[in-house]
Amino acid sequence: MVNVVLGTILERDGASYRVATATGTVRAVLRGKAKRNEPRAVVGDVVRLEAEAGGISGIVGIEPRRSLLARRVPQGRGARPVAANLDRVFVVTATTRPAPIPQLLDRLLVVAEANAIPAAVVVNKIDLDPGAELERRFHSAGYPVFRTSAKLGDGIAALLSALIGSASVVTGASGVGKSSLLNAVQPGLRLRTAEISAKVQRGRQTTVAAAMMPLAAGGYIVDTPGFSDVGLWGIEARELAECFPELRPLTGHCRYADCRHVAEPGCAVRQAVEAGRIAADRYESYRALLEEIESEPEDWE
Ligand SMILES: Nc1nc2c(ncn2[C@@H]2O[C@H](COP(=O)(O)OP(=O)(O)O)[C@@H](O)[C@H]2O)c(=O)[nH]1
Ligand SMILES: [Mg+2]
Ligand SMILES: [Zn+2]
Repeated sequence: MVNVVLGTILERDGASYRVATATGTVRAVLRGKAKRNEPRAVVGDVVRLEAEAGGISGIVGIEPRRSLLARRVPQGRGARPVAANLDRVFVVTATTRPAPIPQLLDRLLVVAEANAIPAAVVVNKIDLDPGAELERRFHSAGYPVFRTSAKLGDGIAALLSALIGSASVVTGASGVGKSSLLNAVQPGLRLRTAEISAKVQRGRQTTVAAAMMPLAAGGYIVDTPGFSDVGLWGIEARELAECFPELRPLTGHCRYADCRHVAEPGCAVRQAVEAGRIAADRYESYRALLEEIESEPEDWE
């Protein structure tokens, strides 16, 4: 009888995959049905492996996915899978140095929501500024907030326990302390450096694939240089309000079912903003992103 084991795809390298199994990391290639069938295996997929001669394993099947981060492309052209089975997106900001950019944070949170991946916010550099306002902003929007100082070690234990046992993406602007936080959590975690990511973004057609790094304590950190530019392509204007957790319960109460929550009469969202029940600058982010989506060219790529 052939021995079948489960493994998790850490990285793809051309036609072969690096797969973590209970007994170590192996190289594997797609076989039989797994090769012909959609969906194609991506980083994060749990796959069934058959050992083969020459030390290369065969991937014979993909287990059902809990989630899929996909670059969405406009108008019926489908989605390009980036990574599967991500449990959480951690959006990192500094309290200061660099100054937080709430609109960027909201955009990253929307990308997570659009991919149905639960998100949390990490407010780092609390040694420089307590960041109480940032914490309030995201907490009242409905997100868990982790306050940390990678420098002093504050909040690192809580962050680590949130990372253990799941596959997490850490994203945010350059300089906010992502590498420092991950180093505090696990020294030596080999994530791509900021310099390499910047180079990759400059070379236009090079899309760098996602990669997963195992955490010693259990779980994975997923390095997707593409996360921040997964962008809003393919998100429909009418889906956008659903990507703001605090707007979600209101959209059903607007007078018109196709309300854009901008200038329509009887808009429950605008009423909540005017009454101060929704943070005005979260709503401003909604407006800015809506405008961006509505002005997207349709022949992207
Ligand atoms: N004061 C302070 N500085 C920090 C903290 N975390 C990171 N830094 C510094 O901020 C700079 C950028 O950190 P880095 O981890 O490279 O940010 P990344 O670009 O998001 O990966 C470095 O000089 C770090 O030493 C923190 O909690 N407090
Ligand atoms: Mg970094
Ligand atoms: Zn409305």
